[in-house]
Amino acid sequence: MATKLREVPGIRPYDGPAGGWGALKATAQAVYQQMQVVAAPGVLMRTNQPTGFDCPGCAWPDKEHHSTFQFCENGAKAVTWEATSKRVTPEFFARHTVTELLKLSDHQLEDFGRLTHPMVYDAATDKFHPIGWDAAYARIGQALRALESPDQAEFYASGRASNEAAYLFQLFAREYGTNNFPDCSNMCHEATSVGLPQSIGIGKGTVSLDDFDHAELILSIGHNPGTNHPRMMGTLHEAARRKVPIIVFNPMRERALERFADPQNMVEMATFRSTDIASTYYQVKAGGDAAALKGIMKALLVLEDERGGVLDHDFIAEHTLGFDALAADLQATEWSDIERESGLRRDELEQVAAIYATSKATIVAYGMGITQHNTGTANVKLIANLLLLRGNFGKPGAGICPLRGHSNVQGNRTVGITEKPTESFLKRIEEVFGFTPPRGHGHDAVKAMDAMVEGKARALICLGGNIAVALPDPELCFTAMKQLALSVHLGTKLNRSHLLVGQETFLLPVLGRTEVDRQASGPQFVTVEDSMSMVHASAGKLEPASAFLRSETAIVAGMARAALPESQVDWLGLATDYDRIRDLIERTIPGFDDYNRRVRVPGGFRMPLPPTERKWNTPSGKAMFSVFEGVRERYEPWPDDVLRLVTIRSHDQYNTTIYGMDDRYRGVFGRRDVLFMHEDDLAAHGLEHGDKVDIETASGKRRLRMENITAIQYSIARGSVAAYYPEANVLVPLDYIDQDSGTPSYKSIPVRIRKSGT
Ligand SMILES: Nc1nc2c(c(=O)[nH]1)N[C@H]1C(S)=C(S)[C@@H](COP(=O)(O)OP(=O)(O)OC[C@H]3O[C@@H](n4cnc5c(=O)[nH]c(N)nc54)[C@H](O)[C@@H]3O)O[C@H]1N2
Ligand SMILES: Nc1nc2c(c(=O)[nH]1)N[C@H]1C(S)=C(S)[C@@H](COP(=O)(O)OP(=O)(O)OC[C@H]3O[C@@H](n4cnc5c(=O)[nH]c(N)nc54)[C@H](O)[C@@H]3O)O[C@H]1N2
Ligand SMILES: [Mo]
Repeated sequence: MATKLREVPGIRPYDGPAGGWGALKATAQAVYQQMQVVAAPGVLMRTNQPTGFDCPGCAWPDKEHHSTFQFCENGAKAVTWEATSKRVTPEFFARHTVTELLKLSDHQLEDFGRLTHPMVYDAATDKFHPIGWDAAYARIGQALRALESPDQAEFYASGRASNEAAYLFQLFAREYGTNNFPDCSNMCHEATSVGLPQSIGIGKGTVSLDDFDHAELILSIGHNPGTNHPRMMGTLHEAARRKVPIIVFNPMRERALERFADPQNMVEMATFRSTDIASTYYQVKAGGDAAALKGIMKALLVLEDERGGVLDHDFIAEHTLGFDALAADLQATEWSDIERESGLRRDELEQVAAIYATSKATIVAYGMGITQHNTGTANVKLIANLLLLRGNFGKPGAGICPLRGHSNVQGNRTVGITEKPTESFLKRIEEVFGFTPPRGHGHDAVKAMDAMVEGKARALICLGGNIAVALPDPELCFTAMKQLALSVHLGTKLNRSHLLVGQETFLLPVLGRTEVDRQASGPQFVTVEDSMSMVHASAGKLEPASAFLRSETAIVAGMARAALPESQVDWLGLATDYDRIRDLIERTIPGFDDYNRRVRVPGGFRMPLPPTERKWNTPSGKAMFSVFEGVRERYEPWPDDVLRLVTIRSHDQYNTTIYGMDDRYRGVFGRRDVLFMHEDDLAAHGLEHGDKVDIETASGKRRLRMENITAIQYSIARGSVAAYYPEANVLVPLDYIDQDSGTPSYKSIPVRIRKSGT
């Protein structure tokens, strides 16, 4: 019998569907709080239109033929947050010391509005002062040239930058002499970028939007599209209404995956009706996906033995290697281990296998619940195994769908933001530009921070983002940032990384996606690549937030010219006409043939995806099955009193950008200092809903703690607890990573919990 929970301030269960009128109201609020209301409708209408700009909210594609504006609450938040009428001016900086600003919350810092002028930090006054663009470039160039080795510099990229800006950024760093490219992807889908090439020969998703129209089964594992990929909800809603089974694996009940009212659907809106999304919802234990996936595959092999016709034998024989080893490992895996680690019953996993065995076209979509684990890469390869068993590549309605993070994070990687460049790419750079780029592998995000902690890295140039807040263990990262000789941030809004000043620190304000980018040759557009490998144009329409802003492309070019006086690259010329940059991309990276023409066609073009033609760019030329050793994550031992903490995003947040303090669908309002717990775990710890707890990380060398967090009862798998990122990063060890991809294990932190004050 459910007893009535006691009242806890700001905690109110949310009973309605996701989407619907609540989403429209939240959009109106975002507009009201950030923008002059008259300008807003026009801006929102231009989001993701052939003649408009690419939504900075997420990397989900749009139907090329979509003529009405695709409604999306969180896209509206991302757009209005950038198109805000609030400003952070030189007068603002004159009023506040950096020490004062550091006391404010992440939400407060960004909510001051758009940066308007290039600024430089002055230690004597502890304030930022305005500086001219050329003077800033000259000082940055000088500081870079003063380093003993180019490998003392780190070039960070957050996936908002355009292909053009990202390409120039990597060119700049490589001519300067380093492959140190920490990027947000290293904290995000690196497991996909490392794992999928081993399995299917390319580190990208293989499905298109059309495939969702033909799928007979969708598995949704470890992602929360109602918040993070809201436009995907339209696709899932359509599939659910076609009665396509959608099977969800997620430790937490996420409202949008249960029930959704599509704000585009007039009938649902008018009648207050909604659609059930998940046909079955399995609350797998955090970190239990590997066990669950192995269980499904084990059951599938049994079905094959019993009745045959389950596996795609022709596909396996013609296109794959490694099946026997996989089958042997699955046979040897005990159901008791699978059940214990996944938290799911054998018959439940057999049920999934039975549905999978009859689906002629299956898509598996997944997100951070799969990748941000110390077995992240191995997890991704298990998903590929599952799909390969029934030939779910290279046919309509089937494939793998990693949900990318930042709107152009995939494009950044395609155009060369990688610490492990291929030899063929470096050769082409050498041929086209005439300098010899460095060959050795550089730093990813965690290694870059390690180098900063150890004092080996002396300079950090950030093409967007908030590196110190995004990475684990702020105590280590914040201290390391302050030891730098040079830090440079290209950003739209003030954040904490900007304020962790080194000897010389520059804030360089950039044009946003929504704004017109005028260069000497006329207004420019940029290009981006979405989650489904579609490359298309994006052109802002709003007047820039300040007359002093420059485009990311122009700023990268300006810094490069100042740092590389001998360079043969016409940096400033390139920045006046982005067609010229695209020509260079075409000459150095395969798949961009006829770039300037093809990207002018509405909807753009698709990058090559060999698996969709059943071609496999692996060393063997075949798709590869792989074996996941055992069923658990690499944390031993796992004592009974240790819970597994996952860090999650709220509905009012974009990574480290906190739009507001609510998480509507999870029933949390006006606060973020909560720990989601299963009622039996509360009871086992002698806790009640609403009690304050202290959390301590149960592994690693450093003592990591978070105090006075309110534990609340929530529908979450037993043994798993959840708290908000970035606050909970104080609990994540910097060295607790997936060894294959370097991704921090943000979703499997072993923790102990006790009532505060005991
Ligand atoms: N509005 C908005 N949009 C965004 C972002 C944002 O912050 N706000 N961020 C962007 C970025 S960079 C990214 S990477 C994506 C992130 O998009 P998602 O991948 O959806 O990211 P998360 O919110 O981190 O959490 C994912 C889900 O994984 C579940 N989960 C946690 N651990 C496990 C596990 O072990 N197994 C399984 N099966 N599930 C688990 C959580 O309960 C949660 O529902 O979204 C992008 N879009
Ligand atoms: N505990 C925990 N930590 C995590 C995660 C998690 O799930 N849990 N998720 C990880 C993931 S998936 C990611 S991707 C990283 C995110 O890491 P980042 O990408 O570094 O962080 P963001 O919060 O997206 O960066 C926000 C800043 O970007 C700047 N910005 C916004 N728009 C633009 C623009 O158009 N151009 C430029 N130049 N700057 C702009 C603004 O100044 C803003 O303050 O965090 C990771 N950290
Ligand atoms: Mo991400």
